[in-house]
Amino acid sequence: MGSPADRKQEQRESFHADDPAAGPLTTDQGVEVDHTDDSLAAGERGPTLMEDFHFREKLTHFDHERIPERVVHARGAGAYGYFEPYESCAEFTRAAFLQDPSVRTPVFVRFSTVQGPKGSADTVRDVRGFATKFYTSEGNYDLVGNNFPVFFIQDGIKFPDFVHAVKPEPHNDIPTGASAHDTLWDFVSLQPETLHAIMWLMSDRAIPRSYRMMQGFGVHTFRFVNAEGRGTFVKFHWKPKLGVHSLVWDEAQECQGRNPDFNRGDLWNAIEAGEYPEWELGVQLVPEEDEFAFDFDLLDATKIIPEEQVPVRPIGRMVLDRNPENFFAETEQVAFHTGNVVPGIDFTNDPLLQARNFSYLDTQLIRLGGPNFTQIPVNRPIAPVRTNQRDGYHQSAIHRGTNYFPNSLGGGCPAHAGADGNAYTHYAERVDGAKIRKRSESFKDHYSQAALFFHSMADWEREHIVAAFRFELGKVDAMTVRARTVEQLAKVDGELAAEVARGIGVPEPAEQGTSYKQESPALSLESLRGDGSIRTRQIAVLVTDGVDAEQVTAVREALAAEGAVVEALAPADGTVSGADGELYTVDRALPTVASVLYDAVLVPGGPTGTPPVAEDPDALRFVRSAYLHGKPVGALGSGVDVLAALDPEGVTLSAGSVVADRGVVTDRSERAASEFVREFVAAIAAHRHWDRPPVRH
Ligand code: HDE
Repeated sequence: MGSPADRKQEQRESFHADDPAAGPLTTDQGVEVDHTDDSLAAGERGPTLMEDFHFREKLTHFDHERIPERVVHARGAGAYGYFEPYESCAEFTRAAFLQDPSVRTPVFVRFSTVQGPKGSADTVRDVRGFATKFYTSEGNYDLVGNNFPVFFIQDGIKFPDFVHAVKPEPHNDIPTGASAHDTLWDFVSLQPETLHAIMWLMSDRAIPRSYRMMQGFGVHTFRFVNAEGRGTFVKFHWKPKLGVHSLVWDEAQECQGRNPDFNRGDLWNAIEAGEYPEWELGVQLVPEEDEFAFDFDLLDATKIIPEEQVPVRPIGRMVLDRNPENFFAETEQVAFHTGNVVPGIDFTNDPLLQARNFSYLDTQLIRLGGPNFTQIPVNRPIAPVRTNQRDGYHQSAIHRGTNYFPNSLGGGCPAHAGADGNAYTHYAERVDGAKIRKRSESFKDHYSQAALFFHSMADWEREHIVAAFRFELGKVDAMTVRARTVEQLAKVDGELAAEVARGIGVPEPAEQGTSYKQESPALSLESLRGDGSIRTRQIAVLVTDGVDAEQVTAVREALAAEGAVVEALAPADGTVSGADGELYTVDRALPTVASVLYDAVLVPGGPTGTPPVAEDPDALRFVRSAYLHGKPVGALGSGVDVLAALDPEGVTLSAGSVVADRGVVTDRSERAASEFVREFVAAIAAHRHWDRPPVRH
């Protein structure tokens, strides 16, 4: 037996279906089949015979290949990996997987969008799910989080209302993968507890560049419990090593058509390339005695604890290093459940969390067809399982012995866990109260933290938020809903409401917003740039006949040395002939790609006065679009003329040596100097350049 991280892999391997190369095709019964192209018929042109068991089995199985998709988070992508703590967290929790830095715990993570069906596009404006299953030595622990730290509602009883409102409308099933429609905004305008999460939804957090470049949050306040039984409130944070980066809305929309699998493919390709995504797990810890030390309720999932108030303490890291082998078996059938906890991790009375603890098991029963879904390989713990649960659909174990407790005939087995202290014990929180159906008074402030978020944004982030509200509300037909939403926004920030109102044809409200003027700089993407590397960034180099191939090769190698993925794009696949007559290999034909699929573009030069790509309309559109989306654009030699032709108002271009101006890096000198590469790398590391005129949101 290897390390726990290997153990999950060994377990998976034991479930591999027989190697198809090991023998001929058979039926499900193991009978060999020599002909699967024609059904058994009565004569050459006659009817198919009932007796054709191979035909019937094949069709019947096919007819039953689908299971219900998840009611929310239907579209997702997953990967395996491991988690390791930096040091022992014994002071706060007895959870075994958080004790020993030398022990790697296997994990499976599924990222998802929420609103759209399984076949919807990746780059929609939506929350992203970030669900992690830790296969710990004490059983499975699921941290089922999102990439926003707050949720839209406070009490789980509102979940069906919220989801009905955001999902496609019931009469025509429109829109797919979008929140820009009447029913969502009707709900939002009437239910102000949604506003804080709505601010996040209108921000760039809702259009991540990559699953590898987004944060994750447990959202609720959970409870750590240490070996002495002392509880500590805890909020979980995942922070990506590559930094948090987003798309531009205009780009995200185009991407939905150009590559609906943009985020899914990005995760898959990075792992295949050995560029394993990594996150740091951090915790905000609040001693139990400080439960009431905040101006919000810790049990309210529409609130964050500002990091400036309670710093995030890094406790470990997670690396995803293995793609699933079968999407359906693993990513589709994985069953997360907030109720899957291990000793040392416990719940709080957050009414959203309490509802979730009911819902996830319930949903698995219908989705995975019965109570034995824990036997599906991806859901199996690596910890031993000994229960008296028996039978049911899809039972695949042959249980032996007795199936009740207490028993004497089975030797009393399985016995209760003993005094060695490994059993789960619920935190002995004292609970006392009358049965009431009433929202706590401490949950009533819906505006302060929405304002906190808005006020913590950089100017460009605020502009994007305003543009997003205008887009979304601009697609709402009911003017009453638009106006009512703007009235709600006015309670968050008067200027925000006025700016939104001006774009959607409703009166500017008189109200001037909340008096809550605090800021939390940690919320801005400006503070989440990551390690500043350009690893895995996709850089397009536009080449065509006559290109200075030597120059391209030099820059390409320098960018690749920084970990970027560089692709040469040309009007057609195959090769182009460089200025020196040598053939240069093309990675992709321009008509098959688009600038929205890349992070940056480089326009190399040729030896003559005319830049080689200047003649190609696809190439020009590519550069223009990258420029408008604020992406780094580099040009060398005569390639600088292509940028000049775009007329980048106010941006300085090179007349000789290197000039870097707001992400536009140009160099007219003959050879690609290391200084150009340095500036171009810095521009790529900055991700986007919002101060460039004009940038399309
Ligand atoms: Fe979920 N949620 N949720 N949710 N959720 C589901 O479980 C639910 C909530 C989240 O990749 C469902 O297996 C209720 C918050 C993720 O498989 C379902 C409430 C957060 C995933 C369900 C919430 C989440 C789900 C649908 C309010 C972030 C995908 C299918 C009380 C902290 C997991 C399924 C995966 C999936 C219920 C609110 C995250 C129906 C009732 C808050 C990441 O059980």
